[in-house]
Amino acid sequence: MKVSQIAGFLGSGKTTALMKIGEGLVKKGCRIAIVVNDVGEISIDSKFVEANGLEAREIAGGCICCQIAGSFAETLVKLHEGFNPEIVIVEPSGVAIPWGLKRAAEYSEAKSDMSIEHAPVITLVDATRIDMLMKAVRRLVETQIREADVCFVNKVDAAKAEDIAKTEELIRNINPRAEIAHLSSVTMEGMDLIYDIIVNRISPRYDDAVEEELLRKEYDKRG
Ligand SMILES: Nc1nc2c(ncn2[C@@H]2O[C@H](COP(=O)(O)OP(=O)(O)OP(=O)(O)O)[C@@H](O)[C@H]2O)c(=O)[nH]1
Ligand SMILES: [Mg+2]
Repeated sequence: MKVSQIAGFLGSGKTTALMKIGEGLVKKGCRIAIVVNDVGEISIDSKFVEANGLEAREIAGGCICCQIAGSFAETLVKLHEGFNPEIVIVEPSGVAIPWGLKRAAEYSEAKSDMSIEHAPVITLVDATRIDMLMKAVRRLVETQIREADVCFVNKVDAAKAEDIAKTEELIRNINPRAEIAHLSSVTMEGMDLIYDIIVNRISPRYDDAVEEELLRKEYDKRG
C-alpha cells in the first residue's frame, strides 16, 4: 500500500487539494482512500466522498506523527484489511512533521501482513500568505519545506506574481533539492503533475540516519 502525504501549514489548502486529487485519481481508475488528521472541525465532505467512490477516515485530535502514531497505523491496517486501497492520501494536521509520519505509517507493517511504500512527500506553501507565514510560524514552515520531496506553491490563482516568486525563492533557499511547482485547486494548474508524482514515484523509507541529519541541520541553523 502506498502512502502519500500532503503537508502544509494550517489553511494552506490541503483538504481542498486532497479532494480534487482523490477525485482525479479515482477517475483514472485508482483505488484511493483518504485520511485526514484534523485538529479543528471535521472537514471531509462525506457526500463528496461517497459520490466519488473514495473511502475516507478521520483521525481527530493531536498530530499523527507523534501522539497518535498508533491510531494512524491502526487506521492503515483497517483500510488494508477492508477497502484495500492502492494509495492512501493523508492530510496530516497543519503542524505535523512529514518525516515522522513516514515512521508512523511503517508501524502498520508490524500489525498486519502488508508493506508500505511512500509517495514523494508533498508540501503545499500558501503564496497568498507567505509574509504572514514567514513572520508567525517560520520554523514550522521551514521544517515542512525541508522534509519535502516536492513543494507546491499553492493558490497561484489568487496570489500576486511577486509573492509567487518570493515563495519559490524561499523554498529554494530552505530546500535546494526539492522540486518546485505551482498548484491551484481553482484552475487545476499543477494537478496532472500531482497525479503523476503520487502514482508513479516513490520516496525512501524512514531512516534514523536521515532524520538525525535533518534534525542536525535544523539545530545548526538555530545555533
Ligand atoms: N484561491 C484559492 N483558494 C484556495 C485554494 N485551495 C484552498 N483555498 C482556500 O483556502 C482555505 C483553506 O483551505 P483548506 O483546504 O481548508 O486548507 P487546509 O490546509 O486543509 O486547512 P487546515 O486543515 O485547517 O490546516 C479555504 O478557504 C479554501 O477555499 C486555491 O487553490 N486557490
Ligand atoms: Mg484541512
